Amino acid sequence: MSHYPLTEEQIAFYRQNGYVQLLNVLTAEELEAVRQAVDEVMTKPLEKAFDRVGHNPEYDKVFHQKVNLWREHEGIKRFVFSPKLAEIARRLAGVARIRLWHDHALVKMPGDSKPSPWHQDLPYWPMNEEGALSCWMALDDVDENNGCMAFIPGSHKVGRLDPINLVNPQDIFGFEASGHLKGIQPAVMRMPAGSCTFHNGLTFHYAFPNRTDKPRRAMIVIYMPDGTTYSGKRHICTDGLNLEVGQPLAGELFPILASSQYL
Ligand SMILES: O=C(O)CCC(=O)C(=O)O
Repeated sequence: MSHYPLTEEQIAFYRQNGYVQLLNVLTAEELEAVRQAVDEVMTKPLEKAFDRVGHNPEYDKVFHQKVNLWREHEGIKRFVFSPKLAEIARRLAGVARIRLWHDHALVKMPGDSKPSPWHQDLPYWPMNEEGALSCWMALDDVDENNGCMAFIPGSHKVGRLDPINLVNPQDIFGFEASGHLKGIQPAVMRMPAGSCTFHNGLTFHYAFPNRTDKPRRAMIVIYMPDGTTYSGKRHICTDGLNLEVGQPLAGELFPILASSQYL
């Protein structure tokens, strides 16, 4: 994968708004390869903790989710370890080294589709520090009809709120710290396949329900600054690893994906 020419304006936009949209980041070949890999892995049963499909029919209406697919499929690993994407994440985060937290495929199925409710990501993750961010890669053209994302600009500045239940969601705008964001227009992320958004783990985001007759496929890579430490909160990616609270999330399960000698 080649280099992506991320500009200083795009970095400033991300820091100000908590998200940035980057069009046509993948080449046609890269897009086809990751689509094929996701299609293959979505039909394969995985280790139970990482295979969230088929456990709760209401959750499945939000999306079909499979986690840590880089450990299952070489094609996904090539995508997740892509220096092109990791270097974007590293520069947006403004850190010397960026690590993988986890990946996941989120496929919004047609039929009785539910929105992905307004939420922040960081409250689900066992991290003491802030700074983790996601790359949400569209594998299909997306708009409001099939489940594109939307962000509340500047909402990452509110800080870490309580986690939202994705099936029976609380109103995130009802939380005291975020009430003032209620009037802000969401930024709707229509984009062609092979384009992506990056969002800060604290940014409020949402995805529309899929009203079409085809799945909406997205592949997400979540990055964290090197030095991010374990908070002890339960999570499928850390349960059973015998981590101590305060210990850095590091090692081969959370590899460094990009580093700079200059920072
Ligand atoms: O794709 C979706 O439906 C929601 C995505 C999301 O919440 C995320 O990537 O953090």
